Amino acid sequence: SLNLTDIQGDILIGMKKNKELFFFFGIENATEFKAKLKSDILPLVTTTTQLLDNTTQPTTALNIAFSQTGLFALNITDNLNDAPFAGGQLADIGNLGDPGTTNWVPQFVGTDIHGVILLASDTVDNINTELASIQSKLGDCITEIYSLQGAARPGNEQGHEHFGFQDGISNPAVSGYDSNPVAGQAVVPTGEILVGEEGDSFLSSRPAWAKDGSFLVFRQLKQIVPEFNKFLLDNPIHIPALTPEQGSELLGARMIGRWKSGAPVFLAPLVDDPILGGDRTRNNNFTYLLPGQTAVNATDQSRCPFSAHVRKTRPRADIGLETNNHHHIVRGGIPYGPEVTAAEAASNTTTIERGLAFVCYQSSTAAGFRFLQQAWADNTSFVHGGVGFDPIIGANQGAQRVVNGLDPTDPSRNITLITDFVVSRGGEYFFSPSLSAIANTLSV
Ligand code: N7H
Repeated sequence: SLNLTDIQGDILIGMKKNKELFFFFGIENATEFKAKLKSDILPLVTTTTQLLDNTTQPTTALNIAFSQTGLFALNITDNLNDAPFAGGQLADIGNLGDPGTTNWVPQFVGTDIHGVILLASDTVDNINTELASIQSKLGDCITEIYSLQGAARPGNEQGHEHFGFQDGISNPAVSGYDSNPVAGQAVVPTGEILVGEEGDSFLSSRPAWAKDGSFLVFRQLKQIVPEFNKFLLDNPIHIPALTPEQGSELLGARMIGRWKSGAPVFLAPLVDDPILGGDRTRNNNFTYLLPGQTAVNATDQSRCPFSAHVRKTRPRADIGLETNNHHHIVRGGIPYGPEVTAAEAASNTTTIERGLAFVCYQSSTAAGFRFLQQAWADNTSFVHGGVGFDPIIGANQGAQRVVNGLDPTDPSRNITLITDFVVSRGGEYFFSPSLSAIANTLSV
């Protein structure tokens, strides 16, 4: 069975706090850093076991992960056998649809970031106190390169991302960890998420110390929310039974594949069903097959467009059995930035940055995040020819994107999106090692 006291807590369960800081650093003095990593940081690293029990959760949870250049800085030269990780996210930019680095946070343009510390708590004060304490211990052996403060949205919007949609509904159940999957949840081999475990496609070519670590993809994804809302308002789906406002809501829901409440459009095709959205036993229980069907009808988008974000990134029965899909990720991101202001809403224009601090874990960056972005979301022929881009995260190097299937009254109609509602501000690829790897390899 899995040694959950050795696996960093964010990977399988998620730190799930209302505030989370991503602190990106460079290592200035490797010898000193190694010593302090062992004496001061390792005891603070929050394990899966600790997070599982409310009484053992620390006030501020901490996880740490390293980039390829960070491992090199620590003199760890073993090949982890993950090409995107080895090159870093900047070198991978051509595979991600980003229009070069024009929109990237300058600190992500390069390979200077050696690691990231994730701090999660109920308050920003707690996080700042913990960070100050860590910084005083680490002193000059690291430098801060960049940080991003994430925060759950307030009030009823808690758990919803900035476009307004409930997030965090569908993550795979990892064998050996989650033995109680809900209906419709993908059950994936342990090694699809954790390196060195059964089902890891590179099992035989990993250094022993990498076992029970996972690749952490970080992306700062800006969302232009007033512009997104204006687009929906301007393009309502025209169905006699619906008001224009409902027609706009329907368009938004079909772009995601879920309503704001989380209800899947495949199960609630016309209007939101908040009871369904909140019902864990039903809100993931669909395959894109209708009762009696054994294969998806390749022309039927009446319930859910093939291009819908959740369908592009997890096609369920579109590609046959779920076990044929080896491209699952565990998502653990958090929104960042303030609520839309009255002035932004009135002018339909973003003036303050907000978005998603996107985090996901997988045992292969190439089969996980990178595949979902490149081979599915950005592939206009996936899952069928002519489907077009994922309207949410699909990226065409800044050029306009054609999306098919959004209008249920005319499914062959293409809708052209002139602007990207999600803009990549860049990021980095990291490896989140086990605690024993930190103790016995990275800190010696
Ligand atoms: Fe997505 N959104 O609000 O539109 N995502 N996502 N995502 N996403 C999901 O099912 C969103 C992004 C996946 O299992 C939901 O838990 C936004 C990237 C996957 O059926 C919503 C951004 C990648 C799933 C959003 C963003 C993915 C998923 C429904 C960027 C990978 C699960 C909630 C700003 C490359 C699919 C849920 C399944 C669900 C949104 C990014 C992947 C609401 C706004 C970059 C695999």
